[in-house]
Parts: sequence; C-alpha cells; structure tokens
Amino acid sequence: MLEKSDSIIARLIKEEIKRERETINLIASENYVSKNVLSAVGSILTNKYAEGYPGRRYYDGCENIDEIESVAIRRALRLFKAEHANVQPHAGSQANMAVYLSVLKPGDVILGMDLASGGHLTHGTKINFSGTIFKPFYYGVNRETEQLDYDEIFEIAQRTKPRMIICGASAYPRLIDFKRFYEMAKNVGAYLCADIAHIAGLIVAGLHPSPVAYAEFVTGTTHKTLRGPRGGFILCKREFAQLIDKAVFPGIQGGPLMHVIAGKAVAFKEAMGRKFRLYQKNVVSNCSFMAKGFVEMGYRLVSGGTDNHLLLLDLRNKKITGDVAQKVLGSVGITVNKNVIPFDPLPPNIASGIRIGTAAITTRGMGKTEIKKILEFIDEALSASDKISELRHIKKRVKRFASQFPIYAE
Ligand code: DSN
Repeated sequence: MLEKSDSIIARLIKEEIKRERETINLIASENYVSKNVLSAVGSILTNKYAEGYPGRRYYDGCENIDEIESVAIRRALRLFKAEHANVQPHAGSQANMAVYLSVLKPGDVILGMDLASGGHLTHGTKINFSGTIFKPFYYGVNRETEQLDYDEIFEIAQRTKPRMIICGASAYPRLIDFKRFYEMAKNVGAYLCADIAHIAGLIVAGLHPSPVAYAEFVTGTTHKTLRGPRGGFILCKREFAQLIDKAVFPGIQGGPLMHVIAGKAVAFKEAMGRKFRLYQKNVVSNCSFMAKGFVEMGYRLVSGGTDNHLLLLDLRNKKITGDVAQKVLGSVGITVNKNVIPFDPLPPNIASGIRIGTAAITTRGMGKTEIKKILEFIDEALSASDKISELRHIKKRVKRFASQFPIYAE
C-alpha cells in the first residue's frame, strides 16, 4: 500500500483528488479520463520496454505489447479516417517535432500561428526548438475580427515561401478552415501540418471540420477534448508513414510508454461511441451558453464569440489583468489560465485576458443551470478581487457546489 510505503506521495495524491473534486476546472486543455483509461494507464504495462514498432521490436517479450499498440493504431485510423497513425509520441510537442524532422531540414522556413495570437510554442516560437532549428515566420489574426484572415495568411505564405505551414491553435475560439490552409500550402509548395490537439474530440464527433483529408500531417494530443490519457499522436498520408515512424523512433524518442498507449486505445474506443458524440455536443453548447452569459454581464469576448470548446475573455474593460484574474479565481477554487489576447498591450506573464474551456465541467455532468452558477461565481469573485472575506465566502460556496459533481464515484 502506497500509504504505508510512501506516505508523502500518497498524501499528495489524496490532496489532488480533493482539489479536483472541490474546484471548478475551466482550463481549456484539461479533462478527466474515464476509470477505464485510468486503469490502463495505471497498469503493469509501465514495466515493459518496447523500442520499435509492432512486429519489429528491439526487446523480447513484446507479444502483448504488439497487440496493444496495433489495436491503438487501428482505432486511431478508424476514428480519424486516416491512412497512417503513430501513437507513440509522448506529447503534442514530440508529435510536432517528429513531423518537422520527418521532412524538413534545419534552417527550413516554417510558417505557423503566432503564439501571441493563439498559436502554440511548437509552431515556431523563438524560445522553442521549432523556432531555433527552423526559420519561423508567423501569421496572426485580423485586428478587427480577431479571426484568421486567410487572404492575409496567403499573402504571408507567398512572401515567405515556407516548406511547411502549420495550422491549429491553443487559444483560438473559432473554426479553422483546413481546406483553405491546404489550398494555400499547395499554392506555395509547402507541406501542411494541422495540429488538432485542442479540437480532436470535436473533430471525431463531427463538430469541427477535419483536416485529415487534406493535410499531409495531422498532430494531436489525447488528453484534451478527446478525454484520453496525457499523450500525443500523429496521423499522416501513407507515403509519409515510414518517415514519420522513423522520426518518432529512433529519431526523437526511445521506449514508448506502453501503459499510456493502452490508455490511448481505450480512449479511442470510447470516442467512437454515441455517448461521446453527445458529450462533445454538450461541450460546445455549454461553451456558447457561457459565452452569451459573459456578454450579458458586460464582458468582452475575443472575436465576439466561440465556435468550439473555449472562449477568451478580454478583461481590460473590467480593469483587471489576466494574471490577477487567474489568481483571484484560483483563490476561490475556479481554475483558469491567464492568456494574452490578440495585440495584447501587456506581456504574457501578466496578459489582458483569461482562457476558459468547458470540456472538463461537461465531463462532470454540468450543464446550463450549473454554468449560470459558475458565471455568478466568476463575476462576484472578479468584482471582489481585493476583498478577502468576500472571496473566502465565495470559495466555500464553490467548494459546496463542485463537491456535488464527483469525478469518480467514491
Ligand atoms: N498546454 C496546452 C494548452 O494549455 O493549450 C498546449 O500544449
């Protein structure tokens, strides 16, 4: 028993269970896995080394491991209607790195969405491998609409001549037109990599257009809207299968995390069901309901709304920074992250906004009634940001409220 052999870690896990149960999680990239995913990830599969791929391993004893990885691959292919899948990337960053290294050379030009406009670190940011190994150029959003401006992106692509265009985002509340990206990539002779980490669940449920038919490469994570274990995956056209597999192993990774791959397989199966589609529908409708609620309370939404699982609040008219808002909400048990807004006058560690997502609360069974309550908590807390006793009172109410939605039946 962990309690006896390592009381420190046992206590901290218990504390984390309590924290998750007693708080409201609005982090757009987080979710709660099913008990079945948990049991696969917490299994003895963590014991096994399996460098290589099914049928081609560098270690013996991989007969069960081979089947597990093959099942995960087959399910990924079916779920996303893809030609080839690699389920070994430890995370989204490794998935992106493997894609870049599969067909690009150091110094090649890449064009990705600016981090400050909602892109991701690995899409060419200067402080990330993607911005140091390759020569990055960026597109952002239109100043007026705060949405992607495809004509402008095309103009940047024509000017910078990238070898690869990367589309997909971490903090973009609108639909992404993958077909438009594909057409412009072809026009300038670039590969297209679509990073669907955030919206993978919406895509399999048919609530967001899929890039799989277009992009040579699609990368993603399994733990966000897809509601699987922490990890990454790559889908690609058949002709790039070998290059991708070699780029993941032995290119950038060693032994795959087989317990996680088993968890991915379980999550892929769950994502094929009707219940999962309904869940995704609720994620999106909860998000648009929350967006309307914020607008009614006088908050400004970046781009004026949302089409997916997340929204971005511009807090400037509320005279509070993203950093302070994150801390204030955290102090009452509502977890969000500060986020820069497009053309933010403040630096990222302060930021003018916060990012909010509805995947996790929807998993807990929350709907419109609960969202009204959450909106009330948020507005009260942000309006009482320096009133300690009021914040304490809100914290108690949040705890009582959240505890009514157990994550795992006790
Ligand atoms: N950290 C993830 C997010 O919060 O969107 C992206 O990797």
